[in-house]
Order: sequence, then C-alpha cells, then structure tokens
Amino acid sequence: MSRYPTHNKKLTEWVEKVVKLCQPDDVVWVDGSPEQKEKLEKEAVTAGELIPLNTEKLPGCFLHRTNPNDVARTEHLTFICTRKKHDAGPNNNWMSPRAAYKKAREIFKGSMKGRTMYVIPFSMGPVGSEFSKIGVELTDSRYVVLNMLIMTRAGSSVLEMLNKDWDFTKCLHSLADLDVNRRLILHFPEDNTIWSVGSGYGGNVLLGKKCLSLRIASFIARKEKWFAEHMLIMGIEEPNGRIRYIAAAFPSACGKTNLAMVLPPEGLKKKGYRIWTVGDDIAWMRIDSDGSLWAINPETGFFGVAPGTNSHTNPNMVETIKKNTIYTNVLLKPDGTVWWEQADGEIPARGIDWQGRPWKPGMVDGNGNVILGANPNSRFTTPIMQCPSASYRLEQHHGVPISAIVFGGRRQHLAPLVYEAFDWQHGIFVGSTMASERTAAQYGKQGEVRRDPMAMLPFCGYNMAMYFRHWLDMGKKMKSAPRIFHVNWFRMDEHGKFLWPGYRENLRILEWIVDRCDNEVDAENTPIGYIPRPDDIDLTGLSLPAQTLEKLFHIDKKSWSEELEGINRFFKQFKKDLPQELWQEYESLKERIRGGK
Ligand code: OXD
Ligand code: MN
Repeated sequence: MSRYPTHNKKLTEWVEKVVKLCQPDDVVWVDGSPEQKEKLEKEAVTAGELIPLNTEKLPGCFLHRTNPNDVARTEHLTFICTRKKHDAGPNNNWMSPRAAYKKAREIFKGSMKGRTMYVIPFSMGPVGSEFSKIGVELTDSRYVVLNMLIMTRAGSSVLEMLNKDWDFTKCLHSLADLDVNRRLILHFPEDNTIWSVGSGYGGNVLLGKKCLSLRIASFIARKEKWFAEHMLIMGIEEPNGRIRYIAAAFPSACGKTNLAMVLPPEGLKKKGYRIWTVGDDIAWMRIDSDGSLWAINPETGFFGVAPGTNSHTNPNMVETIKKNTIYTNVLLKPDGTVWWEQADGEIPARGIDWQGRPWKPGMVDGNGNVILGANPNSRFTTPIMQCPSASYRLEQHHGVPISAIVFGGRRQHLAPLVYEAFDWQHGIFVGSTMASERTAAQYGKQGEVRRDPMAMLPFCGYNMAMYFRHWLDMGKKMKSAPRIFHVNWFRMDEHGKFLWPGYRENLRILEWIVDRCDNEVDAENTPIGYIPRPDDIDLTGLSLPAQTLEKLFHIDKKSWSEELEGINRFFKQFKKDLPQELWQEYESLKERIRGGK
C-alpha cells in the first residue's frame, strides 16, 4: 500500500499541496473508529482543549472553551469568491478568487507548524446515496475532528467512496493564531472549495455544515436542479398512522430546533399525534421519480444553542444531550456537570464561567452589566440518534416525502399566526419576503425589520435573484409540489405580551397545516392568503380567549401597506435580475390590500 490510505489521486495530491503550504508536523487520516476517537479525546484533554465532565451524570461528555473573541459566525469575514461579482449578488460579501487565495495563503503559510493535520473524509447524507455529497476537511484542530465525527458520517466508509472516484469538496481549515484580523471564511463555489482560517467557532470551522451544506450546496443545487435549504424536517404522525413530513425555514434563533422535536400538547397527544425528527437545520430536497419533493438531512447531529434549552422549551433535547455530547462555552459546575442561563434546576451557587473565571450569580462587570455563566451563543454538539423522537428514516437514501413547506418570521404586529399561500408562485413570494424584527437580544435598532428570504440570507452561495428564479422554476418541474405556508409564533398584543403560548402548542397549527395537505379542512380567503376558520384549530386543553385568537389572525391593512413599501425597497436592490413573477405577486398583493377583498 502507498503511504496514503487511498488511491484517489486528486485527494493525495491536494493533501501534499496543503502539507507544503501549512507545514504540519504530522498528518493523521481519520478512520471513524472508536479507538481513534478515544485517542483524540485523551490527547485533547491532555492539551487542555477539552475538559472531561462527570462520567456518571454526563457520560462521554466534554467541555470546550473557545477564544472569547471567537464565539459566533463572522458574517463580515465570510466571502463568496466567484470570478464575476454579479454571481455572488448583493446578498454576499465578494472577493475575486485570485485575491482571496492570495490573501488567505499568506495566513495559511506555516500555520500548522508544531501541530498535527487531520484528514477527515466525510459524507453529507447517507454514504453512497445519490442525495449525498462528499467532503474532505483538512484541519489542525482536534475539536473540529471530534465535532465532525458527531455532525457527519466520517471515516473509512467515505474513503471507500473516494476510491471509487466520487468527487469531493475540498475543505481546508486552520486555527492559525486565532487573530480576528487574520480570520477569513472563504467559499469558492466554482472550484468546489472552502478555506477557513483564524477561527475555532463551530459555524466557521465545521465546514460540512453552513459552508458546504448550505453555501456550496446551494450553488451546486441550482446547477443540478435540487434544493439546499436552511430548514428543519419533521414528520407529523396523524392519529390514523399516516406520517406527513414538512420542511420549515425560520431565521436563526426563531425556534427551528425546538419545533423539530416538539412533544404534542396533552390534548393532541390523546388524539394520537406523534412527532418524528429528521433534521433541525438543513434540508436537501430533490424531485424524485414520483414527481414530488423528497428531503434528507445531510447531518447526523445537532449543533444547538444551549441557553434557553430546558424541559419546558425542549424536553427531547434535554434527554438527547445527557451523553456523548461536546459542550462549548457553557458554565462548569463544581460537580463536573454544566449549566447555562434558563437551564433546568436551581441556578448554581458558584461555578467556572465560559471564559474560565470563577463565577457567582449576580456578578456584574465594570459597567454594571450582569456577567453571564454561559455565552449567549454557547452550544452543544450531540448525535441525532440519541434524540427520543429521531426518525427511523434517517438512513433512507431517498429521505422523506415533503407535503408542506413552512416559512416563518418573528413579527410583532404584522403576520397572522398562520396562513397558506394561494399557489407555488405566491408561496415563493411569501418566502422571498420573509422577515424578522430585531429583539433586545440582537445588536441594532429594536423593532427594525430584517429581510431574510427563506432564512437563507447568510447562507445562499450565489446571487439571490437567481435563487428566487430557481425556486420558481422548480415548481414547474414537480408533478405535485408541496403546499406553502407562513407561520408567526411571535405576535404581540398592545402591551408587548405574546398572544400565542408557542412551544408544544405550535403543534395545533401544524395539525391544521397537515389537514390542509390532506384536503380535510376549508379555509378563509384573505388578501394575504388562506387563514384557518376559528373552529378548525383544535384548542382542546388550551384556554385561549376567542378575542386573542381573533387578534392572532387580524390583518391590518395599514401595516400591510407599510410592509409593501419595505418589500419594494428590498426587491429593488436586485435590479433587473429579480424575476418578474415576484413583481407580479407584489402588484397583486397591493391590489388585494387596497381592494379589501
Ligand atoms: C445556526 C445558525 O447556528 O443558523 O444554525 O446560525
Ligand atoms: Mn441554522
């Protein structure tokens, strides 16, 4: 055998080239074996990169702390590097491939000296499925390797596919010196290549996730006529045993993970509803031989936000993360377990905060601000198979058939709790105008509307006008396209109180969506779409005054007129590239709002 465990020439030549550039002391090929994983964990503990947690209460779990300047995705350092700027669109930062390679090469030069470089062959999607794509990540971070082993199918089985000459995405990552001024997340869709340097934060360095499965995959998907989307996938088992699958896109931090594994509220549980989780973040969807849309989750784990996760908001996740989980930037308790703001149980009397400093509740910094135990974007990386509601179809090569696509936003006063689009084209308009208002937790002006079409604004690897065109075209190719809906769990009353309780009660709305897909309920026709008749939402066990329900579905013409102005401004930035169909939909909505149908 050669000195490489593969005879894929493209791969070995690339590895050699990177070794020359980054100059690691050693190269290790990741085979996915439990023995190798254990060895890496031990090394990471010795090097201080991981802290082992209480082996009885949290078996197989570790804590990792990132550099305090490196705790979230850095969109301003993220670039799409296409030869023509226009191909990246107004929705992306752009750099020419030549300039980007040159700039990053300087940072990569010798960046792995004194470290080992790991070669991680990984498959996004079941190994060997025609839905799947292969990547190889070269990294000098053991933390990345251990996370990739949770989030992807990695190791020898993928190397076998590469031996059969499957193509792969070249993913290069180095921590380098973690200097924020020498940090770059570069995507070269035309070369099927990703270069990430200077960061150790998951979203920037687990290159199979946002970088490959969304930015690069969306570019490939347009060419190959499928979808790579920022969507959860869940199955809703109806009392008669039929499972309807839906895919839903909400902007980051709007509850995708919680919804994907929601437990039915008591009333619906008695009826016999049950949820099956397929994915919480990414959906790859193809038109299958039956002419309908089928979806897989390319990942095998959850990279979830810890703060706010508890037995009320997400009981299934609380179960999932009890073992074999890597925690990042949470608080360490004296008994070797972990905690974060709004976790279950008592607030610990003391601990070590996410920056490794002694912590007590109520501590304030020099400016009088409360010091948090866990970083607001602290995370857990955990295997999907440990989730009590994990779908039994996770390894199916064709995935699951999608009956409905659900778009959502965080709108205090505008959008009703749920509405259905009139048809596919109108549904694409609804998705393309998706928006959220900033909350107090976000930087910027509170209440300001941020457009985030299909929740893909930070993740679409090309010009979004072309992306809308692609969505419109795909509708024409399907024999039976999914129905399209919009939900808004966040509507408020005049005192700023949420009108809808959310969380598991959201299943009541999904029940209506599923009933619509089954052609079992009628709906009311309004200027913005179809809304439920009040009696068609099962509220058993929930005391919600009729007046509140009315407010949740109220359509305020003045607010919608203002919304039209916002949409107009948003669409105009795409100039003549914006598909005419979307302007048509815009004009029709305007007329319906004015006409008051
Ligand atoms: C995520 C995100 O981390 O969307 O999933 O930001
Ligand atoms: Mn996401």
